[in-house]
Amino acid sequence: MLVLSSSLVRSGVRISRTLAAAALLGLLVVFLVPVTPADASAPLRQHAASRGKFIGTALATGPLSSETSYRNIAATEFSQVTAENAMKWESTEPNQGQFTFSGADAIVDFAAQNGQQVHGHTLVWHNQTPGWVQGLGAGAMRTAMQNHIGQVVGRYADNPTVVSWDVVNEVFDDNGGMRGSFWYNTLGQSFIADAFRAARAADPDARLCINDYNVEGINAKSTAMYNLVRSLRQQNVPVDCVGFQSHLAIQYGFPSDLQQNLQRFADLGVQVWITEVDVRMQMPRDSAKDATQATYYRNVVNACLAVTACAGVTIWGFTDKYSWVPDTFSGEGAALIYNENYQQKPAYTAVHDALAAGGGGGDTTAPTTPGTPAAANVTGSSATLTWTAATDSGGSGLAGYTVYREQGSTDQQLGQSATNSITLTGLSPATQYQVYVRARDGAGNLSTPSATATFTTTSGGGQPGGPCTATGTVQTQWNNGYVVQPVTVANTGTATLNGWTVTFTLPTGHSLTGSWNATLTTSGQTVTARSVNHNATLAAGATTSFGFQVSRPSGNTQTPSTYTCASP
Ligand code: 9MR
Repeated sequence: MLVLSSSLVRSGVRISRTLAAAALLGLLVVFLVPVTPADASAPLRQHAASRGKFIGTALATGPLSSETSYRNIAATEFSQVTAENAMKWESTEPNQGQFTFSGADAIVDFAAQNGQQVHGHTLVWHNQTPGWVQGLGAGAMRTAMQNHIGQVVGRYADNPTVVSWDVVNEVFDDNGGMRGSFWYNTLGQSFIADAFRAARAADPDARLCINDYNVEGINAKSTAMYNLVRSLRQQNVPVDCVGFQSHLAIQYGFPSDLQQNLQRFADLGVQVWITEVDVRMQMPRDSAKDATQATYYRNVVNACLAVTACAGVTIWGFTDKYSWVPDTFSGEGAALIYNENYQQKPAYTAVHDALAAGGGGGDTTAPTTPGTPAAANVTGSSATLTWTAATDSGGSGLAGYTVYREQGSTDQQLGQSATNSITLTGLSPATQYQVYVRARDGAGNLSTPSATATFTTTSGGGQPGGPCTATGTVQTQWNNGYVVQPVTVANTGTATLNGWTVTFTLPTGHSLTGSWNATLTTSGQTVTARSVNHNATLAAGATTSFGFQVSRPSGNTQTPSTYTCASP
């Protein structure tokens, strides 16, 4: 689609290229989508196409030739591909005048077979450029650059699969000055305009981009980029598009002005592309970090969706098995949307649902409310929640669940699951968690929240206070009262318990009105629940439960939070 709209105004040869691409891409995705409701299992590219965007990935030639899972996901989920390394100067012209295109061709052939378009990356960069280029004098360097661009872009100029190029890459330093690369030091800033002109001459129909990192938010560097692009276009230098790499990290925060920044560039008349997004984290992964990462991915996709001139989003790889991150940032990783075993992570769901929202075949019906989660296997850092499944009748199908921690005005996402169960990891020890679940359908509609459940992680090391845990679930509540059932008591140790007590605090103004399967005594607002004969003996690993009922002031919505288990 992108190709179609950009090419009709262009030369005849590109129109035939365009029609070929449209036959592969457009007919497949654009014309089928309106009659086929987007369903929860539809691949990313189908949802992206229905929103008029591409969804891309960077591909490495090694796994592309050797791994079926890698190939299958690359082929089915994405509508655009970028060579992670195979089109860089050191790969295509390692020695002056000796061009090798085996890796580049492998990427282009793969894309053509799968109805994908290729974004060429990258023509002029200070990295991965052979020493012979770097040692040239000014005149020879300019000629070598123009020749390289002519040969590489020219090779694919009549190939309908290759639609665009990163002409120059990373020309700024982080303060917004020009990077003191060998290009700049030898040629001055003029190499940028020369590179764009050479690329336009080699393929008048290709979309030509300038690409950089740390330009996602509004800052000195992105403003320098903005000024350069505006100035180049005033001089009729053919800059068609700006690439925002978007190598993000959850520990550094999300650039909340991304959409605003994309829009200011769009207002210059260029397309804006997200070209290399990944979202790294400090290892090890856990479900809370995964959930934050998913939020970042969703925000990136949503920013692109909100800006008409944003053509699409490319993820810098897709599986954590192959990512540049661990090699570059010590102790960091897990930056992509599939894990190293090719399983989809919450980040995949986030990208999927963001692309599907509004494109869900008109599905605006939310799934039913999931059941109250029940916590089990609570440790110092993890807990397993299970709930009664929701159903979806709106047509797009149930896509999964999101688990939240109730935390004042901004509840925290703890994790996502495709099934009605999740094991949360990375929890803090000796901490109370009040959690609830919402179901999600393939169009991104969210159910109303389930009732909350409360559990408290153990102290972490060994088996303090027990060795047992207690987890309370609010079964039902009404204006001035509630029932907590079950309070699950679990023997987390290795020895049989002979009797147990669970203590908890009733909020001010609450009073017990009944209990079962334990003997409850109160001291002020502190309640102690003691085992009764039939549940006092608890084998290692076994659970039992009790329940109680409380009245509370009308309009008060509190329930007890922490349950502490001990064994005499
Ligand atoms: O992912 C690429 C990695 O395999 C290479 O070793 C590295 C060499 O510089 O380049 C990586 O890709 C970079 C991209 O070409 C430009 N933007 C930053 C990317 C991550 O470093």
